[in-house]
Amino acid sequence: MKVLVINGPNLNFLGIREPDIYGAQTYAQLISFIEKTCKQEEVEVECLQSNHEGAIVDAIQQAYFDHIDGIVINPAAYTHTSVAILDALKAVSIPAVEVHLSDIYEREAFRHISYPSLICKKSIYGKGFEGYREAIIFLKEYVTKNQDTY
Ligand code: CA2
Repeated sequence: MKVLVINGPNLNFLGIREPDIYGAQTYAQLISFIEKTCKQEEVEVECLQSNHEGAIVDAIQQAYFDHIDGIVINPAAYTHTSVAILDALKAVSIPAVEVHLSDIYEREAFRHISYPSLICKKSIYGKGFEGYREAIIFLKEYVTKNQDTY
């Protein structure tokens, strides 16, 4: 099983600014955490971070051709604006889980709207790095169960 983890704009700034909201750990530490989790769960993983909406759409489309089994996505600010990312997730029809480090529903009203939540199998927020682990384990179980039904 192979999972693609996508992180959106400014998440490469983790640990550098705003530690009160996003924690003190860096983006490199997030990637190590994800890779370690995937090794434990025997899941293959590819991670990418982009500040560009179109690059994220391209990565979601490429996941279809690469036979990716599941997508974990933190679209960051694009969560609240991007119909293009929602449409790409719909188009590829790969089970996806949305993750946010912070609890978007406890923050400003504009963060309460999440386009990817309309298609994602699960939304996880406010759990920091742990949310990514939960997402990977959820997808592993989801994909295994769905394969059993064929
Ligand atoms: O809580 C999350 O994970 C968010 O997706 C993070 C986004 C924000 O726009 C969403 O509403 C919630 C922002 C990511 C910015 O990351 C930074 C990290 C460190 C310093 C500055 C920004």
